[in-house]
Amino acid sequence: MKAFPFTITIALAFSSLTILAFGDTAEFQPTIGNKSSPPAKAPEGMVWIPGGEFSMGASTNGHGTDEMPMASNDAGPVHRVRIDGFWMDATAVTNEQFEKFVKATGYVTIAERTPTKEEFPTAPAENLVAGGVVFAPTDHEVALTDHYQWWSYVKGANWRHPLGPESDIKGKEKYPVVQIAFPDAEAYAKWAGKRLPTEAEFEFAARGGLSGKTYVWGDEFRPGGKWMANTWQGKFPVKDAVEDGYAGIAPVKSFPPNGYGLYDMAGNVWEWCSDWYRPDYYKTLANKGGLANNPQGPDSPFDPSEPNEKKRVHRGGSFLCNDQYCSRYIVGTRGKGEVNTGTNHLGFRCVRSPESNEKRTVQTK
Ligand SMILES: [Ca+2]
Ligand SMILES: [Cu+2]
Repeated sequence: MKAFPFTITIALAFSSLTILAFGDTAEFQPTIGNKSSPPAKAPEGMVWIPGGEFSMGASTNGHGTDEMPMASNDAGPVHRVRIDGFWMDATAVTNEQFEKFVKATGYVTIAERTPTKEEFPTAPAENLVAGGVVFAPTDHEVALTDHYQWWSYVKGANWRHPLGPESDIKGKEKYPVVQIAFPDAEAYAKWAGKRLPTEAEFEFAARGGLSGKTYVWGDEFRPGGKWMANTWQGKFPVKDAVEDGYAGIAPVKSFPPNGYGLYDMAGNVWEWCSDWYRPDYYKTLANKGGLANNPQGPDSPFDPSEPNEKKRVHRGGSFLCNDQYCSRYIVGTRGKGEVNTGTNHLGFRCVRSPESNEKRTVQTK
């Protein structure tokens, strides 16, 4: 990958016209939630997601490339999935929560470690410095075909300094933690007695009991003129018009929750899922026919646009998503990212299964 030691994968474009096609719900069957009540009281900060059967994915008719696929290139076909019930964090993990973990364990995130020549044999020596990928607006309109114009690798960027050494998180205790690589998110989850959601769990939870809707709250982007998620307005990537009230990240719970009481399941920050990324995974499931039962993702990662990178799934979209470049706040659409790469619009939240809860109880007795 050219100039940085890490890969940037944000991307994904399609025109706002194609969004209309999402209104076509013909492929979607109703969500059938499990009737069983939660097996125990919800752990603090988590909500019960009943699980059940639902139609997963997004569909649209359009064109795309491997680097910037249309939704239908990797989020289709819509297929039927069944998942077990679980608890999910009501919000993304915040700076305050992540700090508790770091204080308790002394954990050092990937962005704070100096990358080695062995890990990145082709990277120029000057790029082997600890840091993360940071968005910066451009000073003029640019073609939306080269994301290196607005993303760069910044020395000293990490969760405590999300935009680089000059930035900090003072007063941002309730903001989602960012500059988090996949192993960082996993380490936190393990410490918390939780795990990362599968992509199917994330989407079931995001749909909030609805079926085949364009957004996690329904089919209208701004019902009654109300902003429902933190996204980007105005010309991307030049100037965010901030019509939704937030330039950059918003504190968690700044926008209304979805039907399950989950906040920011669309917009604000992308979130890691546990599945490896492959653009053809849904096709594989659909070709098998029937119901995919608690799908865990493919056995190995593959992204044709960057075949040497190991990528996991991202979900939800971020404060940078917009209808000109990347409308991934649309529920059912997918993102992806190299596992060791953190950015200033990527965080995570955790889930817990009742089984593991029981195991924990047994272990502590
Ligand atoms: Ca915004
Ligand atoms: Cu986006």
